[in-house]
Amino acid sequence: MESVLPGAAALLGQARRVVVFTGAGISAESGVPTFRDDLTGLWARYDAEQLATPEAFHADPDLVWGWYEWRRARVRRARPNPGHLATAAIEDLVPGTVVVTQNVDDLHERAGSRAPVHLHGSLFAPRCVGRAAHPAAFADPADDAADPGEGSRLAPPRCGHCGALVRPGVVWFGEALPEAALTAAAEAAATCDVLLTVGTSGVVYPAAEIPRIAARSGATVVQVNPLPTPLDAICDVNLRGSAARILPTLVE
Ligand code: BJW
Repeated sequence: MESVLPGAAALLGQARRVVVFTGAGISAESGVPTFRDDLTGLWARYDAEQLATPEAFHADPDLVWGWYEWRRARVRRARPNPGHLATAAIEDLVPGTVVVTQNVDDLHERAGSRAPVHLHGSLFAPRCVGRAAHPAAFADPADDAADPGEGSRLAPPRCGHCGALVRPGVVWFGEALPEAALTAAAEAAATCDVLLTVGTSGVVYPAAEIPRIAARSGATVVQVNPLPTPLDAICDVNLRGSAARILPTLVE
């Protein structure tokens, strides 16, 4: 693997358009748990159907809101790691870089990435469940650093405009991805020279189409992941290892 690293770095150096497509693995070394890793992944410890669907929020809003507030507090305590910093350095190296993330944390922004495209929303943009398209007007509890603790139930606030419940601003299973984000990601993937897929299992759709679009459009696809994934087959280069270790070597 060490022998292919200089080749991957050279690919980046020659590229004019790069997409860095990230998943939970890039934030793992900041202490933010992934979803599907054995033992430590969130879905190994929690039932996604009880927490990450619109039906779950409807059935038990206090359970779901408390869980997301606990996760939000964890992310606020986390710091960007060398993988996030190297991603921002790639943007400096290749100005035509687009960062597309499935992550709902804000570690790319805090590492200096300019405008990461968030396919699955954000922990920091709660919104009203009401049908009217208005931002939720309420005092965001993220501002007072409250951590309800793991497993705590917490009543969600109510929207100051219409009184409906405020929900986490993330994309749950069965929900459509934000159209503008998905379109921007697909266009960037279809027109890039190099796509780096970093720390994602590549099993959640439609996000997992993004590296596949790049491969079909003739881009060189490079994967950074300690473990094999279903994306191995479409990748030109598979770099086995952690994002915090490998990404900095591509820009040094
Ligand atoms: C490291 C590392 C280190 C570890 N360094 N690497 C086709 C077939 C079957 C099902 C479907 C299908 N198309 C759609 C579906 C349904 C569903 C889906 O894909 N299900 C599959 C799981 C089977 N998709 C949806 O429901 C989507 N919506 C949809 O399709 O809507 C249709 C619609 C259209 C129009 C109107 C209405 C509806 C929505 C999907 C939303 C996903 N949401 C989540 C939760 C977000 C909120 C929250 O955070 O709670 O998003 S699920 C979770 O998975 C989260 C992630 O963004 C996403 C992807 O996970 P990710 O990032 O890949 O993490 P992991 O844990 O899976 O992988 C981590 C990787 O890192 C591993 O490979 C490790 O090895 C690696 N790693 N340490 C580098 N240090």
